[in-house]
Amino acid sequence: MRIKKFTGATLKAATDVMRSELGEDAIILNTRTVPKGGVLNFLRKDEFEITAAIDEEAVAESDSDFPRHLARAGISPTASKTSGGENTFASLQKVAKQFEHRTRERHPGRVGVQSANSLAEYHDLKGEVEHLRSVVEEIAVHLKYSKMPTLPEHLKSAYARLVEQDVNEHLASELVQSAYRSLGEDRLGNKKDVEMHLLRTLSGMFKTLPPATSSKKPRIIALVGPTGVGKTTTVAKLAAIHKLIHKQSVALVSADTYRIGAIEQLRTFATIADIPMEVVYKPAEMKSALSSFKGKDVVFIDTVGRSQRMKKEINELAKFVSAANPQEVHLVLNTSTHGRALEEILERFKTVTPNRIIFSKLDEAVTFGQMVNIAHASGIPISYITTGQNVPDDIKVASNVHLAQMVYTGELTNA
Ligand SMILES: Nc1nc2c(ncn2[C@@H]2O[C@H](COP(=O)(O)OP(=O)(O)OP(=O)(O)O)[C@@H](O)[C@H]2O)c(=O)[nH]1
Ligand SMILES: [Mg+2]
Repeated sequence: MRIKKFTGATLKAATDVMRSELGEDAIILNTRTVPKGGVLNFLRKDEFEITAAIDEEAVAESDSDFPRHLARAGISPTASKTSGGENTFASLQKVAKQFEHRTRERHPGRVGVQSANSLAEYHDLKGEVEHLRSVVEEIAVHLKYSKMPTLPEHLKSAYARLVEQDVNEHLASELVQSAYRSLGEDRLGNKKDVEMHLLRTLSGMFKTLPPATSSKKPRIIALVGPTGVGKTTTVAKLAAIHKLIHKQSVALVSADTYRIGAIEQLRTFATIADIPMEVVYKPAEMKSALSSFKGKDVVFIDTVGRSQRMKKEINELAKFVSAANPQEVHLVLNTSTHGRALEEILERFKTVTPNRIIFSKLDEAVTFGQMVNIAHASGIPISYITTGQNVPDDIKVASNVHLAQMVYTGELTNA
């Protein structure tokens, strides 16, 4: 078998050179951009590199040179035989899918008790699938933007900036394309105009809700979310603000009897701030706890933190919340949490019916793009952002213009 690398300005160019040298039976083992990969390749003039192999002796009669690990996974050699750049892309995608599908078929659920060898083999295969997927994704981004060669410079750099700020690629391209459609040629050449347009569109992607001023008393507000995101601290901040600044009568309910020290944490604050507090151990106790606060303006309920993976426990949390029949259920999300984990949290906490989102710990976040991804995906309004540990200072009512600015600049500002 002969293995060789080919490069070209486009995937098709590299494939053509490879075909002319190795012929139609050559198999593509790997495709990547050089010198360095990354989703923003379209901004640089990177080259494509193809690693291809050919069995010079037995090519005509058999497919015995097909990579053995692929053959073992049940993938037909023809899946890798391609004739052009676009086909290579499709083929890679197909191979990656087939590969993953067959691997899954062979390893349903957990890997189970297997020999060390087959386990190692499984991890090898998994690694290769992941690599293939990243190659395919990279090529997809390249192809998408190679179709827009005339995209003005300011839009290209705005796109790059949004993606760097962790705005997902789909939204970033939606934003850029909306500017492209709306602004005339003159304004597209003006960086300020482009940025103003993007900021306006970005702020339109956030719904925000000011603190409600319903006449129904008491207003019941529950905070829910994963562990350690700042629920109890935020309850303390909000309770202090409502009491000290809005001069309202406030009460607290702690429904976190799971974590050691949780009740004491809130009780210490309640004692210092002179705010009455009840502890609820079971959903059935919620009603009577709340009935003791009938005359209050607002009651905040602190709940137990639950991992989004703990389905049963989240269902139990939902029972506490629904027993309180709150007007507001704020899902607290740590802004630094990884994008996919945030999506999962959003999905799993639907059971608790959140109607507000609080983004916490903005002071620790490196980027703010997640906020717009989540706001856009969920459609749930943002109520507050929290920016530090100080009670009650480090919290702000969310404003869509402010959120958009932070997403775009990557800087934590004071509004
Ligand atoms: N940097 C920073 N830290 C915060 C913020 N809000 C809360 N914290 C800190 O995060 C830690 C956890 O806060 P808690 O309020 O106990 O979080 P929780 O969600 O109630 O945690 P569990 O009840 O255990 O699920 C504490 O050390 C807080 O001081 C914030 O906005 N920024
Ligand atoms: Mg807590």
